[in-house]
Amino acid sequence: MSETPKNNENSKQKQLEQFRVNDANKKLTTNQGLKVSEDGLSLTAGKRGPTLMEDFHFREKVTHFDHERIPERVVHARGTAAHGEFEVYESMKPYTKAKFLQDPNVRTPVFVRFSTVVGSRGSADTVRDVRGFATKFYTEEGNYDLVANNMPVFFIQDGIKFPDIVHAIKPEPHNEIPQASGAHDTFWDFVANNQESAHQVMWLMSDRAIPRSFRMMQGFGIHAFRFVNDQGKAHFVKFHWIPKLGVHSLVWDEAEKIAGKNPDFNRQDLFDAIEMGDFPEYELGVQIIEEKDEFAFDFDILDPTKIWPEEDVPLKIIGKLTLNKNVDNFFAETEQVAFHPGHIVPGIDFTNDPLLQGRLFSYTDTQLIRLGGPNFHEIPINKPVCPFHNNQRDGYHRQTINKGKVSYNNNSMAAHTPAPTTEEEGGFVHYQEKVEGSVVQARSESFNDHFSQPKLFWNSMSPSEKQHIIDAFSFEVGRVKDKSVRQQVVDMFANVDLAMAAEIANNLGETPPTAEESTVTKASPALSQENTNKTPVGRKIGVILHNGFHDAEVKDILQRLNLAGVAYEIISDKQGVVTGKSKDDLMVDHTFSTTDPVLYDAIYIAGGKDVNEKFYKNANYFIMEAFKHYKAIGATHDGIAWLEVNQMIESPGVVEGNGKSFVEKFLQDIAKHRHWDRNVV
Ligand code: HDE
Repeated sequence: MSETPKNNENSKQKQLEQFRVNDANKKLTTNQGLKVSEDGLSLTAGKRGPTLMEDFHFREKVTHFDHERIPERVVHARGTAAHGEFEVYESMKPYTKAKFLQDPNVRTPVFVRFSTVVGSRGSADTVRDVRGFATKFYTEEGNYDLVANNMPVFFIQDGIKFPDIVHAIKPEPHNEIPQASGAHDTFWDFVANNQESAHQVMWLMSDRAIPRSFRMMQGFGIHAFRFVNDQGKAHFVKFHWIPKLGVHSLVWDEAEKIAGKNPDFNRQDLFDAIEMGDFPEYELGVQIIEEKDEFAFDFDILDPTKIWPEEDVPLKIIGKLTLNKNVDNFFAETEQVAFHPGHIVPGIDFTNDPLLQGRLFSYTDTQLIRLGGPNFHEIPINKPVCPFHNNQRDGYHRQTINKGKVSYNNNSMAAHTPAPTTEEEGGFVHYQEKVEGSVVQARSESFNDHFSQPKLFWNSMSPSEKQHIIDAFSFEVGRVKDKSVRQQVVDMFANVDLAMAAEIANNLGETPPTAEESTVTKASPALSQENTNKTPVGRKIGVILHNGFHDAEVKDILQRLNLAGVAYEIISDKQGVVTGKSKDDLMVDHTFSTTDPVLYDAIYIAGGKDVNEKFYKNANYFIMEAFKHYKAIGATHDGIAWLEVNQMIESPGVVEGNGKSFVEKFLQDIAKHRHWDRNVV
């Protein structure tokens, strides 16, 4: 086991390097190292005879193959991950003694896994779902895992209900339908009969559930945790990740189509960005509440179905995460990484949030079956970069060779070692919160208000965001067959907003609800994606070209777009090259059939000479789809004709012209992300 590097910069990469193997240009051997002379023919009795038992190479190869799969995660099965680094901007010493939050010069290695929750490992990326955002910090005091989601609240308040919500939302057990979707009876039956779910359901029906990119998604630790400083003083804390590129979403029609056109859409986007050196960045924000203010709010700060509105508890930005390296092997790293909210370091501690308490049990337990035993911490991706020593021994796949005969405490034969460390020397000491109470199965009444914050969320939405929520409810509950469940859902959400529920009821053909109007008028502007950072950086556009295009001008435009951080792909009717009017070429990345408008943030059409009818129609489809999905559309030269025919000129987010001013206006329109003020029927 390696000793702690003094500066842990890249320490994880150095450690992983010992395990990386490149098989290229090597001789083929068995797992025992025996060089193999034949790999395509098994050993048989005669050229047309049966295979012989004796063929150990055949048996080893096929047996290993037969055992290649491990159980997928029971939730968050579909995911993708990357390596990176975290830096703190200023010392957090006043609040926490966690070493990785003290020194702005320290870069802590991290591994981040993004995921959907409900679908199985091979399901599509762009389904309506919560996204996981799990970060493992390899600190010099041990691994710290911030196992977060892209929504700041959860469906339930108590860990004991987790199997229920998951059973309800997973495919129904009699026919395993539908895949990766909450649009079915059992999920909505659960919702209507567990009203604490109202807040997260509002988020799930919002655009947050269909992120444009993992690079454009927030992360939330959800629970109240504790920061503890070196004086033993504690503060309540909530963790937020804020993407530098802003928080952006797809539109539902687009998300559904992408699920077919490129089910790997989000995973590909992250991988490609990192490969191109466009490293995704997220700032870490904390909301801090003093212990004396534990009861100062009109909600219980321990309730995981509640946010701490940023207007009441400001967000303090304390550091930055940069993802800068893709994995070398998906299974070894992404599939085998094991997160656990209970992996903490001195200076960070738990609270009595009953959901968090439930999680503290579940995560190790699930690794035991998924990774096949208690030694999963020895798998390279899970191994801390600091030394670890204890008296735990044996078990499946044990790799450490513990020397000596002592594996117990207390002992004299090894001079009482490995020995515990005092708090002063960095030993973890649980926060000594005073706890009193009778042993009960009951919840504090302070957890009972299930509708004020969903209403706060609703009040904070822009008109288009509100419409999307109504559309999403109408779609999801519209798939429910049980009439009673549909009505129960409508009645439940009338407690959030009466007019919203009435519109949903109308779309569903259910009876309009009759609840009392909510009295909550407060809004939290931080919740609306309209108020997020808007930039063209990180966007990808489709460029439609035909032979005879204005090469010099178009190339100049593409270069300017590229300089502004926009990636592009050239689309035409044939693979190979398109040749401009001055005989300058551009390589075609895609034909109309190998790509689709839903895969781009904007479309730029420069056209060309003498397009045939098929080209014309295909290009038209790209423009019409982009228009329908409220995306920026740019046209220059021969491309402008398409805008004229479709009467798009002067529509919001549609820009035509030439040269520098075209680029500037087009970039602004790309940055806006979507043009909701466009008239789309
Ligand atoms: Fe998880 N969750 N969870 N969860 N969770 C798992 O652990 C669980 C919850 C989250 O990329 C499992 O290793 C319970 C909240 C993420 O590998 C499992 C409860 C939040 C990931 C588990 C919750 C999360 C998981 C499945 C209620 C956001 C993916 C595989 C008490 C703050 C991590 C695994 C990865 C994974 C249990 C609630 C986030 C079964 C019992 C709240 C991001 O242990």
